[in-house]
Amino acid sequence: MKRALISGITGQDGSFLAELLLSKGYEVHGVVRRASTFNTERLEPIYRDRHESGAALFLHYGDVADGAGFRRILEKSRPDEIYNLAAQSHVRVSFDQAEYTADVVATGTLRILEALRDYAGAKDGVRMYQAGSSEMFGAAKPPQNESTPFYPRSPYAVSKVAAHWYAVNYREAYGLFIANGILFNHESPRRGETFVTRKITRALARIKLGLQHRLYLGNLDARRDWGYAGDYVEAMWLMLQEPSPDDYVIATGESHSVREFLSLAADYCGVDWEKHVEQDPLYFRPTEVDFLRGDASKARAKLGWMPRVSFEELIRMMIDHDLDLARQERTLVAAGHAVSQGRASQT
Ligand code: NDP
Ligand code: GDR
Repeated sequence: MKRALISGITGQDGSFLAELLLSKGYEVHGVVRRASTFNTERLEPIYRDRHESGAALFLHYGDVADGAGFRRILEKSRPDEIYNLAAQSHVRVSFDQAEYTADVVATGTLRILEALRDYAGAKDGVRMYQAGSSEMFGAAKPPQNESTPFYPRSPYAVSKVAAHWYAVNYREAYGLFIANGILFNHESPRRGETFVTRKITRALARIKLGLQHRLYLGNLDARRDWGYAGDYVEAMWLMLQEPSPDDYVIATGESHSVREFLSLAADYCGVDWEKHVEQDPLYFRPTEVDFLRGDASKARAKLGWMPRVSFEELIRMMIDHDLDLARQERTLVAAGHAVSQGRASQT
């Protein structure tokens, strides 16, 4: 039985990846940050108490800001594959928390690489995946592929570029198997509610059911290459099954504006968005990434990877899910219960 260790397992991608690896028969270990509220909601469908027979998912408290603790988790779980997905992943927030973002995203990766360097001496054939981002291309002209020069436009993106180059350097300096995935935006019903797609689908569904009236957004003209997270975690796994480590762009090759996403989602939901949406400068970024469209031909040729879920299917999947959530909320509200919506200001 192969073993995998995932940092960032409680996030959108971590939960999809854990499911994929469990379905392939892996024993999966995940690093979970200590928080004052539960942060393992996305793992609930796959988590079983370790006392139950057949439990194959094990969670460990840890933080990529804490190198010694991470090393202990590594020694205890003894993985064949390590997936570094941990990040302060919100681009807008990275302008407010630049030092923290650098510590988690850039130095956090370095801490893992240092631990890997020692661990690889004791364990043959260990492989690592590093979660890079299309944000690293930033202002570079589309279509972007593996040879497009990076031009990062936020503290988050600069930190991801640093993490990418740390990974390349450790691969070359110590002969480690480290693959960098350069993934374009990928979404799902599990997407965090402060990223634009989910913010839109969640709000439209609530508007449709009369639970909310306004949606405040920032720049509607930015263009992104949006895919489905379930397809993208498969690419992460494929990269680690190759004979040698390499870097890959993962994207759909299609680009849409935020306005297009909003308009298609609103049509499907049956909401006239122009009556409900307002722009608020609060959600604009000091430096924006205007146009991303990935060219994933290398991944297609070498890994045989292709996206399966289309842009329209993705929107329908997210709206359907959020309409269900809104119906649950409406039932609670009708019965006189208070409903928590979270308060994510400025994102
Ligand atoms: P999420 O924000 O949903 O998840 C991030 C994960 O990292 C969460 O599990 C979070 O824990 C964890 N985390 C945050 N800080 C720390 C820390 N200090 N120590 C340990 N864990 C930490 O991101 P996604 O799942 O969407 O993305 C996964 C990775 O891929 C990230 O690195 C992201 O930057 C990158 N990426 C994402 C893309 C996308 O479109 N989704 C595209 C390209 C790259 P908690 O749940 O407690 O907050
Ligand atoms: P992004 O995703 O910055 O591409 O990073 P996000 O969904 O936050 O923004 C996409 C675009 O939408 C515009 N926008 C808004 N964004 C948010 N969050 N909230 C708004 O109200 C809003 N209005 C307009 C943004 O300006 C931007 O142009 C995501 C993250 O998952 C990163 O971790 C990952 O690396 C990249 O995708 C690829």
